[in-house]
Amino acid sequence: MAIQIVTVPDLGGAESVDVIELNVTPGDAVELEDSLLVLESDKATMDVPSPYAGTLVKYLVADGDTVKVGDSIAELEITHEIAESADPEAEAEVEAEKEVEPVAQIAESAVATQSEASSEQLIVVPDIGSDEEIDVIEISVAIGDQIEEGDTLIVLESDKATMDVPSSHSGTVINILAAEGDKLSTGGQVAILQVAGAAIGRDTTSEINEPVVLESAVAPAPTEVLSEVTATDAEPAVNVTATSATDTESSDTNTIYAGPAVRMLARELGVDLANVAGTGPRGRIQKDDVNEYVKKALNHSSSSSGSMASGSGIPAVPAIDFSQFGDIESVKLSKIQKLTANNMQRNWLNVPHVTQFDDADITELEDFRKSLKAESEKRGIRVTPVAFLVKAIAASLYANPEFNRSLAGDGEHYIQKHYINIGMAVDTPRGLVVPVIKDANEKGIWEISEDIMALAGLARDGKLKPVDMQGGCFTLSSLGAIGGTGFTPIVNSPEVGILGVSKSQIKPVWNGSDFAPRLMLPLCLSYDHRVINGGDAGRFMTHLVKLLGDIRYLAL
Ligand code: CAO
Repeated sequence: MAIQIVTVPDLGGAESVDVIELNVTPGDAVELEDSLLVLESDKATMDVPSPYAGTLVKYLVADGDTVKVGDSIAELEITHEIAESADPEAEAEVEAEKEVEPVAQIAESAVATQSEASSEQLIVVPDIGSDEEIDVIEISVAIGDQIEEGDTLIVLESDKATMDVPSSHSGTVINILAAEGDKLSTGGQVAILQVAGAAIGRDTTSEINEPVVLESAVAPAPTEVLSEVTATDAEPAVNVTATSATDTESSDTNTIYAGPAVRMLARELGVDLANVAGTGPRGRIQKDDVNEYVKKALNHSSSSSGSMASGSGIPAVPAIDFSQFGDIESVKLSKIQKLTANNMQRNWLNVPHVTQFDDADITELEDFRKSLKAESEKRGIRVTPVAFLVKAIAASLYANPEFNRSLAGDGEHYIQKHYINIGMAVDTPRGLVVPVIKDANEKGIWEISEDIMALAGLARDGKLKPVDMQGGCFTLSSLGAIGGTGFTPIVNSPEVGILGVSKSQIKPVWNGSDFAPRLMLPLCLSYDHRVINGGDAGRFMTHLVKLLGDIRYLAL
């Protein structure tokens, strides 16, 4: 066994870079070329692959450290045989490098000669450290563009990294020889430039056909080949960047801030990084962000079944640092608030909502309710409009059974319920809960009022049991005591209807000969249009309005 120190490789010109990801757990085995860590400069991120197979003993840097070329970054334990053979290999590479150097020098001098003699310059892919053919994923320039030396011409993407191919010359792009989707390897033709200072009106065709000078880079010895791609100072560097698109990324990936390792993970998992909120420095997307996104997506899709599609694919709302606008504090959501948020989003995304409005004339209902005051006090039961609403909804469900259905998970059936339980939204300090008044159609106003008092009390004290909140067929959400003239409640899926009730008001109502002052109750009926048609909803609402307008019908 021998310990090898891995150092920071050629950074393509960057003086110092940040360590932004440590990819291996100390003690874990690493294969040759496995990414050990990710470095990031102002412009680029790059994976540092392991120069040996072995075991990572420890990192010599931490996430967030700043390092420069040659700094020690990790200790690897490698087998003795490999260690022994490593040096000769490295030596062999150095020898090979020495042998290559003259060729490179010849190439460089040939470039210079050609530059003087010709106005066109063929730009090819420099040494990318292997013979592998790599996908062209972006053409960054157009014919006619004026570009400076170092400007990106195309972007390549391998399994491990994305790479900008910069121009080795300043000039005008007169031909682009690669297209998106092509595969290029070292020496592959990228573009032809008319180099700056070239004579105007020359016969470019003949010059294009002149012998091509390959702009090759010298591959460093293995202990230094830690970056996916490197280049000598004299040659244009291939930058490993975080600004390219991948197969699975359909969005404008120029705005996506993620390193190659994260992009590869996203590609493997089929995640569109445009939907992932980055939690790293400057909003950079990290591996954990991708994993968290997948976890949420899986939870979301398992909670919606069959044909009830999830909302996946909808772009995430970007995370914003509100502190830039003023004083803020971050407050943890209660469990109920988190559940409500999740359920509301699920229902809003899954259910095609329609909301229908009407007013019920509750003048007589209120007169009757008030007439119960003495008896209410005697019984110790508070009777509010909500009790009459629950009773009237139960009767309307009985008369309009379409509203007492749920879609089956297979998308092929609906379930017709023959019991009538009404959920009642209760506003509590911990959040919104919906206890259920069971068999509301079989109960009178006193009994329903007792249920309302008991369930609302339990809800406010946080003492509801799961069974108290199960089995609802339809939900009532009454904001009448709070105010408002109308709202669009969200269906409490798999129920298919919900009634929102706003504050009753005296309004002038035409009675055929006069405007009479009547107490009008605004009703808002939201329904799942997959199960309920507009006609069904119209009939339900008309029936409900009739019952509330003349509660004698409730006795029929
Ligand atoms: N118009 C005018 N006044 C109304 C009314 C209406 N639609 N509904 C109720 N009131 C009056 C009541 O008559 C009562 O006054 P009195 O005591 O003088 O009779 C007062 O307002 C309080 O009524 P209430 O609605 O609180 O009565 P309740 O106990 O029967 O209601 C409950 C229980 C649970 C529905 C209610 O407390 C509640 O939590 N409502 C909020 C529901 C909610 O948050 N919905 C939104 C969900 S989606 O975000």
